[in-house]
Amino acid sequence: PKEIFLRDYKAPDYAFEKVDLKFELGEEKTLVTSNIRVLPKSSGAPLILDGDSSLKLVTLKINGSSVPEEDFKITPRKLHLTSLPTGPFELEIVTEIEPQNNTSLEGLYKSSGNFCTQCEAEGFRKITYYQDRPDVMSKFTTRIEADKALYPVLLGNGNLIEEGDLTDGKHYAVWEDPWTKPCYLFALVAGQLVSRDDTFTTMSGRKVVLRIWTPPQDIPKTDHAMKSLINSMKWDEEVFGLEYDLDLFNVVAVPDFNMGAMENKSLNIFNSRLVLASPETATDSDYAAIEGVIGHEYFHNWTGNRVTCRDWFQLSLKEGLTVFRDQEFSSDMGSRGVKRISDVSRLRISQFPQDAGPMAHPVRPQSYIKMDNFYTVTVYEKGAEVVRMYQTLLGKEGFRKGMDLYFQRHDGQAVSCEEFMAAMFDANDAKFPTFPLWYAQAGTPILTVTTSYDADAQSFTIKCKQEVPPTAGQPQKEPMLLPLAVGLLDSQGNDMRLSSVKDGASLHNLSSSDGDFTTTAVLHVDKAEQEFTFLGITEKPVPSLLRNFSAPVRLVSDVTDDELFFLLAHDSDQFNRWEAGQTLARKLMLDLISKQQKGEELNVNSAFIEGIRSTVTNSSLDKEFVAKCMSLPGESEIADLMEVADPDAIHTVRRFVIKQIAASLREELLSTVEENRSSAAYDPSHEHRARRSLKNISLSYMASLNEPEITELLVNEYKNATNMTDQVSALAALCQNPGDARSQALSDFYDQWKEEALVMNKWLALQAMSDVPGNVEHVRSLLEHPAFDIRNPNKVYSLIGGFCASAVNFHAKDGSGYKFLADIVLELDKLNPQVASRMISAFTRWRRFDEERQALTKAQLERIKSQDGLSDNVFEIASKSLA
Ligand code: HT7
Ligand code: ZN
Repeated sequence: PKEIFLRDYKAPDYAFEKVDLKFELGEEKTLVTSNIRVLPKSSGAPLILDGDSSLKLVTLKINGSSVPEEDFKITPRKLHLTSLPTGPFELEIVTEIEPQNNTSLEGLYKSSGNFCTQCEAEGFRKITYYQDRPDVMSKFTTRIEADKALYPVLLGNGNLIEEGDLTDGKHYAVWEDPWTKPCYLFALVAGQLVSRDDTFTTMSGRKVVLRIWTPPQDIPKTDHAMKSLINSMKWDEEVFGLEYDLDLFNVVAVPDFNMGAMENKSLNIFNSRLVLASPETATDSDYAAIEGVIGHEYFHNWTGNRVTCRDWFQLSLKEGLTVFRDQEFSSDMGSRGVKRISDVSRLRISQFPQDAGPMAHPVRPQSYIKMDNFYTVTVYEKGAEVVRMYQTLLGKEGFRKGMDLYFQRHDGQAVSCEEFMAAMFDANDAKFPTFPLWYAQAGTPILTVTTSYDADAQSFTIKCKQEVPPTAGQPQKEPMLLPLAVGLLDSQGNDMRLSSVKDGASLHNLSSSDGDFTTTAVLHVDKAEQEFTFLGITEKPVPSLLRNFSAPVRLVSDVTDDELFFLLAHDSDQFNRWEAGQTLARKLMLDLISKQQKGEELNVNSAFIEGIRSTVTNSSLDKEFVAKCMSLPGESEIADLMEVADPDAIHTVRRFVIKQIAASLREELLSTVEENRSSAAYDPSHEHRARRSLKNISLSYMASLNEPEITELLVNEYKNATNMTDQVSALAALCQNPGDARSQALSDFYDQWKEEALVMNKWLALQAMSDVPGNVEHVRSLLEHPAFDIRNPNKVYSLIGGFCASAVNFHAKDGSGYKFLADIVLELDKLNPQVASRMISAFTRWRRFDEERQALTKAQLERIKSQDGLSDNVFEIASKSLA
């Protein structure tokens, strides 16, 4: 397969001024007629169009005449046109496709009998021959013709300008999108759908019709999505001054979708799981995910659609920025501190390992074989951290000025990350010469901090050392600008006033121009080694470092355990308060793991238990925050910190610590459960969600005790649950311990919810993630269960993804978990390469494990790589993992 490099970027030789598409949708074949007004930008160059090998070319005309055979050539992935007119011309291409047989879920395909599209990144080439690249922007009209009874609803981008009946029971609709766009934002939907309608009046007084389309039975589950959409529209006006730019906004929910959702212009297409919610069928996490993703796709209308990417290497330009925007939106809708904790956890659990493994790549990758493989946590989540750093460095107002300038300069353009950076810096007259390295260097920087207090000089010094570890293809790294937010706590636990800091020879005044004092200073760490000294510090402080996780780094510091307990009890920065507890838990678990490996006795120190007790019983704290503080670092996070990951020891220790907490805090946990039961009517507000999260983590800890009266309590919680959050939490707690109660609850849950596909995914995932030894056989048997369907990505992510997340079984010493995954990857690859390549990613960290496990995984990766007819998607991950 061919590798594509950023350094080879060349602007297109032809512009497409206007594109008229006609779709004649059929059961056996679909005809696509594409009329393009082509503008040559340089004379004599061939016009090379992208096209998948599944396309069947029917006719090809230029200015109404068939193109002679000697003037075009079809290769498996391209259509080359030569001897072209030197001035503007009309190109007409008719292709035949078979959406009903398209299992890859990209291009035009069928989901539950309805037609829908997914064109990002390079799916449009499965519909017709085109310059399938984001810097070719054009105005589109779409005419859709289809059987009226089978496909009563016909949707396209933009405004509906015409519709009517045709002969033979067919009908048609014509959609016109007034905004120029790249073809990855093209969309079409046709099927049996109904809509929930609402309206939004924009800040300039325009009325926008909002429609959420689903199959008829799902309409009652669209209330939360609609509220989230309206909140997003309002938020973008209030926070960024950005208004929606058409009179209609459609959202369609489809059950078969490779990712979460797609921001097609005015016709967002969503995975059903991110639209449909009712208290009985969706959890609090589902509600939060829906709010976040509805916001995310809506926000793309400006950051992605109005200003798009020059090429796919710039993906983070739109995705990093839009993730940052959706994170801020969700923070404003709920609890800012808890949201930051969740986002950073996600970054640490998924992105840090990617940055340290064979798939490590910069936020702006340098090359790819298959672009789909680069919709990664690095491009999205680390990209969002890079955007957040602009805000940390420039302040909220400065960031807004940068955004305003970005739109002023680039509305309607396809640009690169440099343009975004230039707008941010120019708007603020700022110069940060090492900041661009965040886009170019892979790897998570390690920031080592040591501190010292000088009582005589009343100064506190922070010494920083930064190092960016080598990654594939990047052996040497340069220091880059890390904003390090620091607070200093006095002996009462209050924030000290920070007045000035010395950075080398220069002295900076820290109070703001209006005389306000500051309690958090943002230090600019941009050298390999650097020293900062706070002046006027009247007592030895406890430092709160990297507040709010001000840079995506691994922090190593000399803060002592006593100081961490102090921060856990007092830090005004909610993120760092939680982080202090996590740092203590990580240290404790790593220490216990080494004891477990040596066969020594395990003990949890009482200070740790008391730290948790005082957090659980502190009624002044937000309950969701308390639940976060109670959660131990996950097994994969701990594995990532070990020289050689030992999944069995990690699992045993984590279970042990939970059990010790449950045994010591039994009374507190039981009363927490009693005090936080839900009222009958489900309330999705933060306060109620917080109560549920605290009650449910308490229940899950209690379950670890595996005592008959606790099982009885769990069974009652399960039976009396009035919403899915409580029901599935009780079920998960029951599932911790094999036995009758577990089996009974699982079968009861199945009977109750077997008609609800999205709920069945939870049932599959729960069983897949079980730590019961030898669970691989049970998971294999679930492949045959009616609740599973290998063609539906959600089901694959639940069952196979769930299984890979259960370290003890996936990493079983006999290699059965690895073989199982390889078998599935090979089967999936024939149907849906994107999903197969997501699944094979579970293998990428194989070098972190012991030699036996390494040999077993390597053998499976080699088996996959040598398979005939392997997709480029899977080939890229397998070969990079083995390199
Ligand atoms: N921009 C969307 C990307 C997307 C996608 C990419 C590759 C393959 C399938 C896909 N479905 C959606 C999602 C987003 O908003 O980030
Ligand atoms: Zn996105």
